[in-house]
Amino acid sequence: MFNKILIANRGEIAVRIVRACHELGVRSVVTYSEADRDSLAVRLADEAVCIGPAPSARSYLNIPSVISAATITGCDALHPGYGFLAENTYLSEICERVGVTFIGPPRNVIESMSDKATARRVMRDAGVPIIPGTEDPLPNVERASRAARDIGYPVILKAAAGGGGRGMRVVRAPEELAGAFAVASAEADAAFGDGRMYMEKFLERPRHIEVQMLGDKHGRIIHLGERDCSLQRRHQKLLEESPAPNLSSRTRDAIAKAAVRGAKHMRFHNVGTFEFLLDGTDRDRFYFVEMNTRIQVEHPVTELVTGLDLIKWQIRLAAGEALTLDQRDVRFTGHAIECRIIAEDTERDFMPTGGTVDVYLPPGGPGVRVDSHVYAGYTVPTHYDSLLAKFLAWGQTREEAVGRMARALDEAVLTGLPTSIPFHRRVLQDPEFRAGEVHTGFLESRMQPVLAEAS
Ligand code: MV4
Repeated sequence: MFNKILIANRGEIAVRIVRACHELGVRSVVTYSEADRDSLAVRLADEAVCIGPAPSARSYLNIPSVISAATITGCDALHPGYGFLAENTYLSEICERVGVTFIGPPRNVIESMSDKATARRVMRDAGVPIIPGTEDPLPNVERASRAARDIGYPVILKAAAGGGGRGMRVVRAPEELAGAFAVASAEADAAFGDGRMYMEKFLERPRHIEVQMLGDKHGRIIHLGERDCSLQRRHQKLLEESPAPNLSSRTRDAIAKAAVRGAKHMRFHNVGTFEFLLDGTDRDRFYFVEMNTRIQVEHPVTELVTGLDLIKWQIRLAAGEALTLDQRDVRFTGHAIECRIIAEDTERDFMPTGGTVDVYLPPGGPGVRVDSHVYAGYTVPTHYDSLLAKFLAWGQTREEAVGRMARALDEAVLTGLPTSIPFHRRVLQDPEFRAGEVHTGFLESRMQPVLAEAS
């Protein structure tokens, strides 16, 4: 096991990793920017190192500062959390050079999954279903038109260097293609320094289902079931749950098996997630879209239904320990839901709101868990993402979990700045949500009209 871990992140995930370190008996060093001097992670970690001013480019994304923090404090491992440098192969390479273990999947996996066109090819070769589309990046508009004719409209253009919804454009008719291709490619070039585009058949209102994977350095790979993350707004997830509602056990098993096949093909280890889209019109059809080679925000949903500590496992696996559990040792119990409580004014088009927390009274009681870095008097910096807290609810059934989450949202007091709590309460009251009828168009189609009335 490691001696001392550098936590190269902030907010709730830095707190979560500090807690895992404490439970493992590993010393923790958290990095912080000048804006996070008074953070909970700084208070809870054994040591803290300032790595620069508030803007992330000069602190949390500054690789030389992060590496120096690790070496100066004598860390033998680095946990990148999510976002920031979590999927940065350059950081993982530098770590290796200076003898610090990067807590994440092997570099070849991060690299091949970061190029979405390569990821598609790798998964196709592994026998994992992919959405009908092009295998190689499209060199020009002519090839794009021909591909679209073959695939059949509507199609979607995606940036090879994109991901998470960035650099995508839906094309519904041939006359829109040339313009869309030029603009999308130019945007991708500006955003990622890489304008390469590929194309897929466009699925209407798909469901987003992802499978949690664990793998050790000795070749054992298991899955920890799926999460439904369909409730998103502009590619920001707002509510996740496990198991996915209204999914046949046959399809659930098939998706998990496909993910295991994909992971074995790549000799994957550590933690990661396979993201699949389920066809909105045919529930039993699923396709691989992306792989995330990091721990994700929504990992506690899986922790609640499996009883496993994913961060502790992630650290043990990076340290070379073997998975001590088999696939059949993984037991799924009950249902879990996560609401991402964000500092955004959901009544005003989700405008980010800074401010200072006045009263903070987190929910509690049976089946409720809160992961947060917030405390009364905490000032939310405007430089980073808007996540304040993750409220989680577990129940024997989905109905019980939904009921507990509704209670948690009613109990919670977080004043001083607008939050998404009222929005989440409305989602939980929605009859279609209650029936488990979720898809990626849900928030825009069912929650937006409510917002329009409210404003
Ligand atoms: C798609 C799609 C429809 N058809 N691909 C967005 C994020 C990225 N992981 C994949 N995304 C999509 N890819 C095809 N061929 C629709 C989306 C999509 C989406 C996916 C998951 C969750 C929310 C979404 C919202 C809009 C679009």
